[in-house]
This record gives sequence, structure tokens and C-alpha cells, in this order.
Amino acid sequence: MAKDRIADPWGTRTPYGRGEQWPTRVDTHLREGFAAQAVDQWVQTASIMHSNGDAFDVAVADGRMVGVRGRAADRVNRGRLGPKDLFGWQANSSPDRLTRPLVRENGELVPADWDTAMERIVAHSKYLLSEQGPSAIGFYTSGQLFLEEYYTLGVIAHGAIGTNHVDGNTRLCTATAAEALKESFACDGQPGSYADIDHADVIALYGHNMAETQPMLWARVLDRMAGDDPPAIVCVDPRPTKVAQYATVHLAPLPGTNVALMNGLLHEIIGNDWIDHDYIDRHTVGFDELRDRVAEYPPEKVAGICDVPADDIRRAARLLGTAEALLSTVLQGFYQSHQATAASVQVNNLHLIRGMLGEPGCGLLQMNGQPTAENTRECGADGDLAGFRNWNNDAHIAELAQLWNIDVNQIPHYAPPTHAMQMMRYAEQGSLRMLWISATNPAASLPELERIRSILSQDRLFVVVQDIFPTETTALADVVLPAATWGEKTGTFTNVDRTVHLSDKAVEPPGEAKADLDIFLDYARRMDFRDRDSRPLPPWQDPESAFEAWKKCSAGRPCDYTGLSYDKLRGGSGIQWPCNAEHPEGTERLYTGGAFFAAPQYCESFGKDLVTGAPLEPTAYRAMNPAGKAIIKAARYLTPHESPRPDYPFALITGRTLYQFHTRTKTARAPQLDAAAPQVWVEISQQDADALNIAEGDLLKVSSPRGGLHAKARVSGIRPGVLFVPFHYGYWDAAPETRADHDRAANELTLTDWDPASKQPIFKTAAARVEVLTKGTGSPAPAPTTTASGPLGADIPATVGGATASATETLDTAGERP
Ligand SMILES: Nc1nc2c(c(=O)[nH]1)N[C@H]1C(S)=C(S)[C@@H](COP(=O)(O)OP(=O)(O)OC[C@H]3O[C@@H](n4cnc5c(=O)[nH]c(N)nc54)[C@H](O)[C@@H]3O)O[C@H]1N2
Ligand SMILES: Nc1nc2c(c(=O)[nH]1)N[C@H]1C(S)=C(S)[C@@H](COP(=O)(O)OP(=O)(O)OC[C@H]3O[C@@H](n4cnc5c(=O)[nH]c(N)nc54)[C@H](O)[C@@H]3O)O[C@H]1N2
Ligand SMILES: [Mo]
Repeated sequence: MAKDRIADPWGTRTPYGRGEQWPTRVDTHLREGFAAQAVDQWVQTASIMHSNGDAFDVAVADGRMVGVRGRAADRVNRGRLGPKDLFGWQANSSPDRLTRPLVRENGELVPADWDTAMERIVAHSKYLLSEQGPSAIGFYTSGQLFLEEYYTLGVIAHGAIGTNHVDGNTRLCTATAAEALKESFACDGQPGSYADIDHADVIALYGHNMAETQPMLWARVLDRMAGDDPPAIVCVDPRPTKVAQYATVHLAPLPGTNVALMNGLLHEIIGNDWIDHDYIDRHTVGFDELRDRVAEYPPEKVAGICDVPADDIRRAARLLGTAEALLSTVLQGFYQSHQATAASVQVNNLHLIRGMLGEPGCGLLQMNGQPTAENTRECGADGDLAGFRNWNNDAHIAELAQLWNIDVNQIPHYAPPTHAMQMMRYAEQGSLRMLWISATNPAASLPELERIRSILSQDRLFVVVQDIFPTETTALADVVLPAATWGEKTGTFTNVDRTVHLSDKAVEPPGEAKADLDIFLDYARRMDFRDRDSRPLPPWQDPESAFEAWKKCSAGRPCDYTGLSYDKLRGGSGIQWPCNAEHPEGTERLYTGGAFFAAPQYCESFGKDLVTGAPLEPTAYRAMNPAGKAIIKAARYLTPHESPRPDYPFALITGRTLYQFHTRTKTARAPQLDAAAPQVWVEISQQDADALNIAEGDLLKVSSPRGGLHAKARVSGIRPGVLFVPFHYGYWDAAPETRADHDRAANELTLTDWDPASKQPIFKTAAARVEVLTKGTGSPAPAPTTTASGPLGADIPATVGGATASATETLDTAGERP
């Protein structure tokens, strides 16, 4: 059957009952007028526009992409595709791709050949290494490249150059997921499985708008809701998301109060003795401190802090406390909010005290956001070392030195790796002199853009930007390198629930664009990096040899890939790590039976103080947790650093809409997606709109102490006192004469502040005000009606896609019900 998948992003229901298998539904979209018989080849891949890992095949005809079809055999999506995957691939063949390197001459970026561009980078690197040493050079990468590329970059940066300044935009994204896992389990790595949705009787989503950001995972939840014995849903979000609309209990706390809320829930769960004493005794340390801490947070007190009814807290706690199989997911409403790590750790605590880990339905998903964020972390291309190795454990550094065949002192491990916000600070102060940015657009996505623009445009900072399109950031570069992307190169990546997918090359890249892997390797060869035996470093030359090298690095570590190969990943489903001789078909859940990766000599991290971020010393960790159990860490609620006040009376939050991806370099180039949400807007509650005489569609100025933007008002069901602005809209697609106005991007408003433990910037807690610029613009806000931004007024035309947004759905007849 055919369906307008802009109008209905989630598609047709395939209901199933608790403990049953999720039926398949194969979604296909081909270019308008194109017949499936005319497809030459279907090439295997997975989604690159969210962390879910939805698997599909790209249709190729005459050497061009012409459509997509979900892979029924895959454990993640069983054939389903969301709107970004159905339509987003069109961006690849957009005529304005970067096809030649650019270098800055007399202030202007001009086309150059690869030799010229690369030799500039090499000359600059050599000069800085001899004048100042490795710490003059920094790398800022992504959560959207492939595993092979991160591992290569990590070896070049940590091993060959020896700089500690390596991070990914994962710092903005899932640094808190990683840190929360390290605090509780002393190691990164997602405990849960998506199949836990099939078994859970309660599903709790904390600051996670799954309906819009992992729509096919949400389709799985919707299918459970439509089947026998549906789960209860707990939603914690200040906005009326689709998740909230389906929730049994929706808690809408004031932004930045998550720790208070979590402590209130834990207060009830412990107070009612809904806890597993035996599990706590056998498998955890630190419970007493938690019990004493949360005793200070009775529901009435928490209700006052969060502005949530005390009875709702009790109802939610009862659901969480009495669930037989509880699945929890956590995302940016926690990770990018005040006290990010402390709040996320409380969700881990809830699972630990209820003994709900490692069994069907008892899932804990500290979600990733980006498609390959997991790989940035495990390969050591962010502020971590390859294979979840511990920078504070000399034996782990020695292992890496041996793997890479270099001197142990070449690998920086005198301090925790530098985080992205600190790298920007070093660049601002002048000690960082070269920044190589790959597959991220910081001049739109980092907080406080006026500051970021001034840092990146300094003369003394040499900026290399490796992208596929011209962006706000390429505009500030000294050298721009045109990359080949997903579909034009081969590699692997790993989703939230540790499922590894292979993505094969389907078509040739445009012009002279080169795969990121080839660019990094070309740099290494031109720099003539060598190991101890004078062999080229890194020694591999293509994706598969890089993957084979990574397998060796991962051997014996929690993220063990040794049982995987390109061949094994071709044809069937993705496979979950660890995959090795012991678990040849992968591992569904971690931590079954309370077996953790937390032993002092094995663990990735000794943890940090949640308030100051100070790393724990190895001896202190050993004393606290000699047997390698899970660690229960309590936290006190602290007031946000920037709270609403008379001149900025609103709490400002920023985030996503279903149809757009990040800074829109891809989704703005897919007509169906662009049209569904073409411009920025601001969501405001009816109560606040009435008080300020604001109506739907009025043009507002939204300001914070850092800057302002212009956006039409969407009067929505958002809780009073809170404004929401999507962060997708920057300047690259604005009319050239208006680009310098800097009046569209949410990050003009956000502040330079980060969580003490994870160092993740705080995009979701700031103060703001609104003024009316134009009353009655004659049209509503350009916000979707199908999502959290749905209007309160009934007379607003619904978001639809029309004929070009049609996809076919082939239902598994066994799964179809009357
Ligand atoms: N359509 C789409 N999907 C995507 C992406 C995309 O750009 N577009 N990006 C991908 C990436 S990289 C990521 S990281 C994920 C992000 O996925 P999500 O985290 O689901 O998305 P966000 O919209 O950033 O934030 C989620 C919710 O947090 C709520 N929130 C804000 N402040 C608070 C708070 O203080 N407390 C609580 N409890 N909630 C709060 C917001 O109202 C919002 O609904 O999505 C991935 N999927
Ligand atoms: N205010 C606010 N700001 C936020 C957030 C928020 O919720 N609110 N969320 C944060 C989060 S979670 C994230 S993940 C970040 C995302 O922030 P960014 O990473 O800056 O966003 P993208 O638009 O995904 O940028 C990726 C860039 O890589 C390019 N690219 C795509 N594929 C390839 C490739 O294969 N090779 C190369 N070399 N380049 C490629 C794209 O064209 C694009 O320019 O934003 C963060 N910023
Ligand atoms: Mo993200």
C-alpha cells in the first residue's frame, strides 16, 4: 500500500503482543516515475541521519541513486524507514556539492588541486610541530563518519602526532551518555537491546522525543501499544511530544530540574521498598549514600522545584517501582540540560536498585544521537582512547603503543583528553594554532555563535574543514577539502544497541571528492608518519584493512569486534558487539547476572566527581570498588546557572523536529523534507501568548543575554514559562544579502557552559525573552503540525507531502491483524 510519509511519518501499524516478534514492514521509495524493474542494483547500507541504525538498500540505476528499500532481515527496523531515510538520500546528488579543494588566497576561497591543498596542510603541520609541538594541533570530528575513519584519525592524532586535542561533535551529542555509563559501570557501552521493547511492561523516556528523533524505534513502541498487553509509558519532557501524548504519566518539569525530579522518583521507590536488596548487595556499591540523599526529596518538595504535581510524581514512581520489566531511554533533554551527568546517572541507579539489567525487557539505553557516535567513542576519535582504554591506566597505554608499534610516551596520557569546548578556548587564547574540522558544522552547532565565529576567523588559527557542502564553517576555513560521503564509500558503523552495520559504496563521488578515510591516509603519507620499525603509520590502506586493524585493537575489550568481518556483515542483519569466539553471533544484552567491565585493571574509567568533574585517582577507585561492581552515585540538585529572571523571564530550550537533520545540509536539499519545516519558529504556550498579546504566526524577536533571532510564533501545548526553538536553521541557505544578519540560528542564544563531568554543552537551559516585531503576518509559523510543534488552533493547514512523498509499505501478512 502507498502512503504519504510526510503526513504520516510512522506509517501503518503492525500490532504485536508482549514477548512476540515485531512483524516486518518493508518501506520503499523510488524517485517519482521510476519503476523497481529499472533498478540495476540494490546496495546494502544503514541510516546516516540518526542513531537508530535502520538498515536499508540503496537502489542504483545508471550509476545514480534512485531510491531506498528497508531491509526486512535486519533486527533493528525489520524493513521500516522513517522520512529522513526515505527522502534524505537525494541530497547526495545535489548540484552544489563540494567537488574541488579550496584554499584561501588574499582573503578569498579559490579552487585548487589536491596537491596544493594537502601540501598547505602538511607545511603548516610541520611548522607547528617544530615550533610548538603536538599541542598546537587539534582535531574536531564527528558522529557521522565511519568506524574505519575514526580509528585512522585516532591513530594519526594520538599516536603519530601525539596531541591530546582530539574530540568529536559527540561532545555536543552523547558525551553524557558515555560519561553516565562510565560513572555507573566504569565503562562505556549500552547495556540494553531494542528487543527490550518487545518484552517491557513499562517504558520510560527521559528527555527523549523518540517519536521524532528515532521514528522507527517509536513505530516499534506504537506497535506494542496497538497489540495485546501494551506497555505503560512514562514521559519526562516539558513539551507535548507524541511520546507525551501516548504516555500513561507525562511529567513536564521546568528545564534544568531533572536531578530534583529523579531524586523524587527514587525517594518514592526506595521509600516504598520497591527495590531488589539482594541485587544491591551482590552487585553494587554506594547504595547507602543514595538512600540518604534522596530522603531529602519528598514529592512535595520536588513538585515545588520542578513545577510538576506531586501526585504525578507518585504515579510515575509507582509505575517505575512496580514494573516487571522496565525499559528506560535517556537523551538530550537530560544530556544537554543542567546537571546532565548527575541526572542521567540517576536513571542508571533506578535500574540498579530494581535489579533490572541484562534480562529481556529490562533495558537501559543511554541513547546515542548520531549514526556513528558510538564509533567515535570506541575508536578514540573523541576524548577517549581506542577500545575503551583508560587514559589513567599505564597498562592500557602500553597496549596501544604495542598495537601501533610506537613508543609509549608518544601517546598523550598526562591528563584527560581535551574536550571540544576547551579546544575552542585554547584556540581563543592562541595556544591551539591549527584545527582540522571533519564532518561537523561548528559555526552553526556550537553554543554562542558570535564567539565561535570570532574564534574560527582569527588569522593566527589555521582552519581545515572537510565537508560535502559549503557551510557556515567552510566559509571560515583556510583550506576546504571535498569529501565523499555515505553511499559513495564503504565502511561500518554501530548504532545505539551495539548493532554493527556495513555500508557499501553504491555510486561514485562527485568531481574530485575523496572518502574521508583516503584524505586522512593521504595526510599520514605526506607527513611521512612512521612506526618504530619505519613502517608507514597507520599501515593500512583501505576500509577493509582498517577494519581488520581495528578488530585487533578491540580484541579482549568490551567492544570486541574480532568475530565480525565485512563478509559476515553482508547479506543478513547487523550484528551486536561484543562479537567474538565466545559470542560468534554477537551479544544481545550486557551485564547479565551482574557481570560488569568495572574491575580496576580492566575498566575504561575511574569516574569523576559529579559536581566538580575532578577525575577519581586509581587508588581511590580501587578502594571504593575493588571487586568491579556497579557504582551507585548520588547527586544533590543544584539550581541552573542561568535561570529565568525579570529581564529574561522564559526558560529557553532548543532541539529538533522530525523532518530536519541538524544544520540541514542534507534535509534542506531533499524537497519533501525541506517543505515540511522550511524555516525557524518559536513555540510558546497559550497562557504566555495571551499574556503578551501574541498570536500564531506573529513575527517575534527572541533574545538571550548573548544575542537574538527572528522567528514566527507557534502557539503550542508547551508548558508555560518555556520557549522552544529548533536549532536546524543557520545561514548557508539564507539569501546572501541577509546571511550576515545572524538572526536565525538558535545558537545565537545559547551559552558557553558545560556539564562538569561529561563536558557536554548546555543547549537546553538558558533564559530568554520575546518581543513582537510584526503582528499578524498572514500565515502560521512554518512548523509541522504532525509533531511536538502541533498548533493549538484548529484552522492551521496540516503538514502533508503530496505525491512525491509517497512510499509503499509491504506488510508481513503473518503480522497483519484484522
Ligand atoms: N529528526 C531528527 N532526528 C534526529 C536528529 C535530528 O537532527 N533530526 N538528530 C539525531 C541526534 S544527533 C540526536 S543527539 C538525537 C536527539 O534526540 P532527542 O534528544 O530526542 O531530541 P531533542 O529535540 O534534542 O530533545 C529531546 C527533548 O528534550 C526536551 N527537553 C528540553 N529540556 C529539557 C529538560 O530540562 N528536561 C527534560 N526532561 N527534557 C527537556 C525537549 O522538549 C525535547 O522534546 O536525535 C537524532 N535524531
Ligand atoms: N542549540 C542546539 N545546538 C545543538 C543541539 C541542540 O539540540 N540544540 N544538538 C547538538 C547535537 S546533539 C549535535 S549531534 C550537533 C550536530 O552538529 P553538526 O555536527 O555541526 O551538524 P551537522 O549538520 O550534522 O554537520 C555535519 C556536517 O558534516 C557534513 N557531512 C556529512 N556527511 C559527511 C561525510 O561523509 N564526510 C564529511 N567530511 N562531511 C560530511 C555535513 O554536510 C555537515 O556540514 O549539534 C549540536 N548543537
Ligand atoms: Mo546529537
